[in-house]
Order: sequence, then structure tokens, then C-alpha cells
Amino acid sequence: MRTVARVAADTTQRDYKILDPPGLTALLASLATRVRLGGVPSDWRVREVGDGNLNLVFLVDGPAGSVCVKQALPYVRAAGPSWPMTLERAFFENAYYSTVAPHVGARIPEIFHYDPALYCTVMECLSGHIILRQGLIAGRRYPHVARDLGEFVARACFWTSSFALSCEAKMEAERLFAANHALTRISVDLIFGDPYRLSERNRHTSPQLDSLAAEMRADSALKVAVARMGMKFMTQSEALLHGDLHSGSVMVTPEDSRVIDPEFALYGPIGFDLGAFFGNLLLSWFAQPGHATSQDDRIAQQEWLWQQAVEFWNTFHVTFLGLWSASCEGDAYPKGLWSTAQDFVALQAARNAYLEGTFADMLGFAACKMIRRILGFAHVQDFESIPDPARRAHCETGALTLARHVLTHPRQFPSLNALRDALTRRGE
Ligand code: SR1
Ligand code: MG
Repeated sequence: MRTVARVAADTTQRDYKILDPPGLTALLASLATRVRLGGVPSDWRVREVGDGNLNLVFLVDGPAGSVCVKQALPYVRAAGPSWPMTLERAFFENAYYSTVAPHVGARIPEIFHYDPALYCTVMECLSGHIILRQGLIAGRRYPHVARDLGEFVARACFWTSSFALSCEAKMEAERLFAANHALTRISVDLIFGDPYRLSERNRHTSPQLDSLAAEMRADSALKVAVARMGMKFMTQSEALLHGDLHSGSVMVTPEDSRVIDPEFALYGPIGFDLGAFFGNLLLSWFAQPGHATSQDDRIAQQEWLWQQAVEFWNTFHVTFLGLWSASCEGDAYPKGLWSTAQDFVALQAARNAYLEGTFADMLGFAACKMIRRILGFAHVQDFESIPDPARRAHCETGALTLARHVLTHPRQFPSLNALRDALTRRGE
């Protein structure tokens, strides 16, 4: 595992300033990266294109090529300066990229430069790609994305877990990412807390969802189930996670998939990253009728989305098991313990049981993620772009009802087939 320089705590914020086009041009002109743009700075075109919840994102085009520059703001962009936020998320994003880069190949953008004073990263411009969520809303299909993401999560998680690392190396990595307090606090509050209590940050489609939201705030079994998932999130330190792996954190073309925005990186349960992606495929599934037209009822798109959820999990399962069988150099299930045929039968059973637990975690976290995107602070365009509130609320109700049932009756969902049956019933 590559060592990431521990610079976050050493960096003063004295030299930080929010970048504007002239400031960014001056920065790029001082970097070796400028050769990627070509020409002279006056030839460069700078556009701020960020539409996420937190940061500035610039695209810079020159005569020879383009770069993307992402800068952390000292507050939550979606809320404004009234919600201050530490800048260190840019450091953790870079630490995640450099930690997983040796294991995930071209699934992440190439990083050209990180500026620890300005908390900004200069990286490959994925100009032919679009955000997966936008493609799914438009009814497009991406034949590789489920497989690419299943492999990505398996490889990023396996190689940063105790299956691959010594206990010392894993503890060092945990220590580094354990300092990502501010963004972990956001997840703790916005995923596992706010949707189940009255909070000024919450919103939902009103009045259509008023009574369901109130019912869910009063559902003791649901709150206990969510609290159990929150406890797992905070304590089950299995692997380095992306931490926010929704369909807005994936950029695609029909041939390629890239994972971006790992600023929420932390050590946690593998099911959290799996559940983020899986849950966002389900959100897209529930939103499809809201985008139906007289030309396209979106039923085929829903079927395709379900197939992607299946392929995502199956690819993760096969890849993770393959890595575990081929290489177990870490301190978990240490390779020296297994020698007899009986040992190997027991070990295989243990591997299967471990992945059954991961599957259950994936469904539980997926359900938490679905609920927070409908009742909490940060919503998703899949639903937000349905203009008719009654139609939107109908789609959202299906998603909330399924997620609530998955959380409160986890034993009813031992397999994807069981989930498929429930999904079909809730989508009607
Ligand atoms: C205050 S940030 C809100 C949300 O945006 C990010 O995408 C994360 O999901 C976070 O919870
Ligand atoms: Mg993000």
C-alpha cells in the first residue's frame, strides 16, 4: 500500500483564497501541468461548472487540451457561508485517490497536481463523459458501468482491508482517514439522524409526503434499524471507503466509467459503498415512471436498471472472492492457518458467510441512502427533475416504502430474488 504524506495537519490556511478565473489561470501558469493546455495563459478558457453540494469545479480549455480543477470551499456550497466546512476534504480526496490508484487502474481520473495551500486538485478533464445520474434520468444505458463499479468496489476495498494489509499498515491507514471528521459528521447526521427527526435541514415533497414522513419519524422499529446501520458505519472498520458512491460520483461514456469525488473517504463497512451505488440504482428505478412519455413508458429502462443492480453485486461478489482466494497476505484469515481439506471446506464456508453479511449490509445501507435522499437535506435529480409534485411523490413513496420494509424486515431479503419481488410490488 502506498504511503500518503500526512500533510493535512501541517498546512496553514493563511495562503488559501477562493479561486476565480484570473487566480486559477495564474496558478496553472506556474505549474508543469500547463503543457497539457498548450499556448499561453491568455489562450485559456476557464469555466466554473460545479453543481455539487460542496465545491467549486472549473474546466480549463487550452489549444492543446483541457484540465479539471476542483477546489474545496470553506462552507457547504449548497447551503452557503451559514454552514461552514473545513477545507481538509480536498486532502482526504487526494489521499483516497493515491491509495486506491495502484489497485483500480483507469477507474479514477488521472491526478496531475494537488495544492495543499489552496486545497485544490488539478486532474484529467473527462470531457467526453457525463455524470451517470444524468444519463439514467435521460433513459440512457451504459453497458459496462455495473461491472466496472462492482470490480472497483471489490478491488478498492479488498486491497485496503485486513485481507491484504498487516494489522500495522491497516491501523496507520485508519489513523490517516480517521481525521476526516467533518465529512463523516455530515454522513452521520444527514444519513442516520436527520431524516428521522424534525430538522430545519430536511425537506420533502409537501404536502403529499407529510404524513408518511411523520409516520417514519414515529416508527420505533425503523429508527432502531437505522441506528443499527449507523453504529455499523461508525464502528465496522473493514476497508477504505469512497464514502459517497452515488450515481453522481460516477462519470460515464458508453465504453468507460470513472469514479470521482471521494472526499468523504473513511474506513468503514464495505456494504456502505456497495449500498450507495446499489441504492442509487434503485432510486433511479423508482424515478423512471416520473420520466415516462407517450413514446417511452420507461419499463424497459427499469428492467435494465434492475439487471445493473444484479450485475453490480454479482461482479463485486466474484471479484472479491477471487481476490481473497488468490491472495491473502494480510493478517485477517492468515494464510498459514489452512492446510487440511477440512480446513479449506471450513474456510470456504466462512468466506460465503462473510459475503452474506456484506450483502445484508449493502441492502441496509442502500435503504438508508434511499430514505435520506427523499426526506433529508440533499435530494437527487432523479426525483427533483419530475416537475409534477403528485407524480414525483408517487415515485418517492414507492422508494420510501421499500426502503422502510428492507430495514425493518431484513430477514425477508436473503437474496436478490426476494428484493426483486418486493421491488415489483412497490413499483406498481
Ligand atoms: C452537505 S453535503 C450533502 C451531501 O452531498 C454529498 O453528495 C453527500 O452525499 C452529502 O451527504
Ligand atoms: Mg460529491
